[in-house]
Amino acid sequence: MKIAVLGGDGFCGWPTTLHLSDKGHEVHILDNLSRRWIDTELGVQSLTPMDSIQERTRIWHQETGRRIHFHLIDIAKDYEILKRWLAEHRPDAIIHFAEQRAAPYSMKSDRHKVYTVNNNVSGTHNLLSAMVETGIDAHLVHLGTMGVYGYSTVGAAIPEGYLPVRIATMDGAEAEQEILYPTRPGSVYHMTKSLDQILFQFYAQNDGLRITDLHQGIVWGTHTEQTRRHPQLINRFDYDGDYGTVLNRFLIQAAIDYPLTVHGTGGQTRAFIHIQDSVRCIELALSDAPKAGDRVRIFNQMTETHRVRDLAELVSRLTGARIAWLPNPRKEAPENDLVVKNEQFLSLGLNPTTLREGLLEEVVDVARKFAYRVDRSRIPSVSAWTRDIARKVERD
Ligand code: NAD
Ligand code: USQ
Repeated sequence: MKIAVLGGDGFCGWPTTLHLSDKGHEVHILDNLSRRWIDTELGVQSLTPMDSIQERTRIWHQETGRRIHFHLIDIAKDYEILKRWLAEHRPDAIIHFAEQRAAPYSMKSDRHKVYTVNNNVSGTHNLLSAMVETGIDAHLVHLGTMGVYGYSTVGAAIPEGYLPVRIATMDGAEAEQEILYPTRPGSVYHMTKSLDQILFQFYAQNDGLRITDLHQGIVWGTHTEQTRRHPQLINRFDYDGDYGTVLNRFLIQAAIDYPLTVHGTGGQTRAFIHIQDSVRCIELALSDAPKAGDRVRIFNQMTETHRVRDLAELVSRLTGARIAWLPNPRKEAPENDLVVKNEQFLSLGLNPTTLREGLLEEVVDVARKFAYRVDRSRIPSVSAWTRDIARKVERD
C-alpha cells in the first residue's frame, strides 16, 4: 500500500513508519516538525539523541535499501498544500498522528489552549475535507485516546466506542439506540480528541469516508524491532514535566536517582500499551478496513490497566528508587477504577506485551546510557489545571 503517516517524526509515528516500510509498504511522512520546535520553546530535548528526519530516513535507506519520503507540511495551516499533496499522491491509507498530544502542555496558559485546539481540530478537519474534495478512497486511521471516556468510577467496563442505550419513545414504548460513548475529557488536549470523534462521525455518515479511530492508552517503552537496528534510528523519548508520560518518566527518574514523581495518592488508574504493540495494532487496523457507509470503527488500543502508585512501587522494587508523593497539578479524580474492553484487537491476533521486568529494565538501561542529557530542573510537572491548583501546589 501507499501510506501517508501524518506526524511520522513523532514518538509513535517514527516507529510506525519504520514498521510499515519494513513490511514493504511505500511510506510518506507528512510532518511540520512542530514537536521539535516545542522542545526548543520548552528548553528541553528528547532523552535519546534524535537526528533530523532527513538523516533518519537516509540511515533507513542505507540499512534496508527502502525509501521513506518526507514532506514538510502543516496539516492545520497549509490546507491547499495538503489537498494538492493528496490529489497528487492518492494514498491507500492515511495514519493521523499529527496533533499536539500533551495534556500538561495544553493546560500551560491560554495561548497553549488556543494553539492545541487550533492545531488539532483544524488539522483533523482539513484532512477530512481534503479527502472528500480530492475524492480519494483512503482508509483513515486516527490515533485517539482512552482519555476521551473520562475516568468514572461507575464500575462498568468501557466499551469500544459505542454504548447501547434504551430510550422511551413518544408512544411510551422503548427503543434501543447506539450512541458514541459520552465523552468526559480531563484536559484541553483530551477535549480536542473528543471533538475529533464528532468530525469523524459526520464525515463517515455524510461522505462515506472509511475511518478507524484508535482510542489508545498511555504508550510506554522506547525501542521497537526496527529502531534497534541502528543507533541513528533511535526513537524520541520524552522525560520532561509536559511531554514525559508517567511510566516512562518513572523509569527515567529511577535511572538518574530522582525520586519518582507520584501525583497525589497515585490512585489514578490508567490504560497502558507498549510501543511495539502500538505499532502492531496500527498494522492490524490497516488490515481490516471498514467499507464506505460503515460507521466509524473504534478500537480501544491498550493491553493492561495500572494504578500510578502500583507502577511507582514496582519501579521502586526493581531499582531501589525512592517515591515522592507530590501535590497533584491536575484536576482529576484522586482514585479511580478502570476496566476496558479490547476484544477487537485480540480477535485480530494481537498478542499483548505486558509489563515484564526485562522490558522495564531495558528502558532503565536506555535512560542510564543517555542520563548525561537530562536536565533535572525540567522533570517537575508545573502545568496546573486551574489558578487555584497552581496556588495550592506552590503553597505545598
Ligand atoms: P508526538 O508529539 O511525539 O508526535 C506528533 C507529531 O505530529 C510530531 O512529529 C509533530 O511535529 C507532528 N505534528 C503536530 N501537529 C502537526 C501539524 N499541524 N501538521 C503536521 N504535523 C504535525 O506525539 P506521539 O506521542 O507520537 O503521539 C502521536 C498521536 O498518538 C497523537 O495524536 C496522540 O494524541 C496519540 N496518542 C499518544 C499517546 C502516547 O502515550 N504518546 C497515547 C495515546 C494516544
Ligand atoms: N502522573 C503522575 N506523575 C507524573 C506524571 C503523571 O502521577 O510524573 C499521573 C497523572 O496525574 C495522570 C497519570 O499519571 O493521572 C497519567 O499521566 P500521563 O502524563 O502519563 O498521561 P496523560 O496526560 O493522560 O497523556 C498521555 C499522552 C496522551 C495520551 C494519553 C492516553 O501524553 O497523548 O492521549 O496518555 S490516556 O491517558 O489513556 O488518555
